[in-house]
Amino acid sequence: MNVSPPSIPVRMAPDLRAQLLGSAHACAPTTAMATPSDFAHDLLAALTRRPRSISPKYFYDTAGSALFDRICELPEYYPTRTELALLDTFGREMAECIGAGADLVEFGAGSNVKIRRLLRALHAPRRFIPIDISAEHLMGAAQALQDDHPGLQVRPLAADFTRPFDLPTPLPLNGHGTAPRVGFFPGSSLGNFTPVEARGFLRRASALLRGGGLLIGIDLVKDPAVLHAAYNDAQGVTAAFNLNMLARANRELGTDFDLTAFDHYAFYQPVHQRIEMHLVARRAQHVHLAGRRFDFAAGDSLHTEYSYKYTVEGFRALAAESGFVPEAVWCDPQRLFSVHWLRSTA
Ligand code: AVJ
Repeated sequence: MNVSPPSIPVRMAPDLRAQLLGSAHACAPTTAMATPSDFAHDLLAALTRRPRSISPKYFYDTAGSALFDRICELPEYYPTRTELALLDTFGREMAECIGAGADLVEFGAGSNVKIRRLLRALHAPRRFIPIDISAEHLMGAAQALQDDHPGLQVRPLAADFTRPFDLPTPLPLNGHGTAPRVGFFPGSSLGNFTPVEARGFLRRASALLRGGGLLIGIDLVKDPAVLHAAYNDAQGVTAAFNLNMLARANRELGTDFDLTAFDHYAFYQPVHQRIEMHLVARRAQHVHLAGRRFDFAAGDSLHTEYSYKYTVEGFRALAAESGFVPEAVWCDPQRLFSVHWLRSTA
């Protein structure tokens, strides 16, 4: 995954340009999103390098975002359910930490299911900026949230948060100064980053959230069998989600991946405390992209995702060396999942 590439100019997706220019609607998003050409460029690089590997951010086109929503409902996929229960049970304590009048920013807001739980407990939040790489998914969810919370300013931002991006100007406070920003990064999506990348992301987040803090969900190290099941569900939804990477390439980039010729392969690597997800070629084959031919031998892999797990202490130490003071932490009784309140030291 690209962590700190040079700052890129904001590019607007063509399908959103009309919406953005055509209306002054509260939910028109500003965009700095990954475009098909980013995907083409990164897939080309992925197929060229050894080992082959592509950023999991490309899972989330409209179809992939919908598949991810189905993963969250699976019996084996405990993180979403457990984190939602933590938000419900400890929402008041979290609201105490966050304070009144928050200017909220969510990294990877998806369907807004989690912020809705938090909003039940928060004291008069002023603004919510959901950031998501899937513009279409983001728009629908933001509009629905705005309709349900007329007093909250909902300002969706279609952006790839693994790259530098700009936020709307801070909200002025009565008198002087600006409202501190509060980040929300649920779901253990930080786990997609390697520890080095995670440090980089947290440092940038700390600067962005100067004077405020970050509420972040982190999946915990546990019985490998439980982890294995969560990424190898019986219904095959995770397999479909993984294979959507290739299906998306066929749709958007005109590649000719044979979706029946790749297997979903996910396993827990306890030394690195991470799930690894791969697409493994069932037989020798080749695929075309941008007029070039790329060969796979039987058993060759395209690595698509890491999902790092942390201990509570391990994560607090990482946060402490990345621009935050770790304050409160909430866990379920089985210690499956954790939510942390980190105060920015920037
Ligand atoms: C959205 C990155 C938190 O790592 O568990 C779910 C994505 N991949 N099943 C995770 C995912 C396979 C998920 N995150």
